[in-house]
Order: sequence, then structure tokens, then C-alpha cells
Amino acid sequence: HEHEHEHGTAVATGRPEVAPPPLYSVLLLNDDYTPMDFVVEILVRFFALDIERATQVMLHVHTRGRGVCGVYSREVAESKVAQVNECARLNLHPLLCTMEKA
Ligand code: TYC
Repeated sequence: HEHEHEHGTAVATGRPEVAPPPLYSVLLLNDDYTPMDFVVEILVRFFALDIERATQVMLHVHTRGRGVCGVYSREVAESKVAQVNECARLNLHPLLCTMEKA
């Protein structure tokens, strides 16, 4: 549908239009048992947040039930989810990480 000028890219480049890849939000879910400092460590290690921003996200999840850690391509989001859930399991915490289309 290049002639429909959707997105503008095809018009700008003269190449056939390509849909932009969907983005995914990576989410942490609250639970009653995972220590707050462990959640902050997860956010610092896997989502490159400083301790202040990681603490804000952790407290948002704690009070609201879920929260966004970051927004990524499907492949990167799947990798973050797998790494977080493995780290939680290895440390015997029930913390759950998931993803949804942004
Ligand atoms: N609710 C947990 C507690 O009170 C803390 C917590 C925050 C757990 C965020 C999970 O994704 C989470 N220790």
C-alpha cells in the first residue's frame, strides 16, 4: 500500500513500505513475598535504571499491582522476561515478569 502514503517512509525513500515492528512493554507483577530490595536489584541489573528510578518503579508495582520496566522489540522483551524470571527462580522468589504489546 505504498501509494496510500502510510507512515511516509516509502514516499521519503522511494522503497516499498515496511510496517514498523511492534514494541512490547516488559512488566513486573506484584506479590506478597519477594523482598523490595531484590526487586530494586532486578530493575537496576536488567533494565539499566539507577537506584532512585528502580525504587520508584518497585513502589509503583507494590502499590498498583503491576508496572512497566521498559519498552523493547519483541526479541529483547522476551530475553528480559526470561532473564528476570530465571533470576527470581534461582533466588527462590515468586516474582513474575511478563510482556504485552505496547
Ligand atoms: N510486595 C512486595 C513486598 O511487600 C514487594 C514487591 C514489589 C514484590 C514489586 C514484587 O514486582 C514486585 N515485599
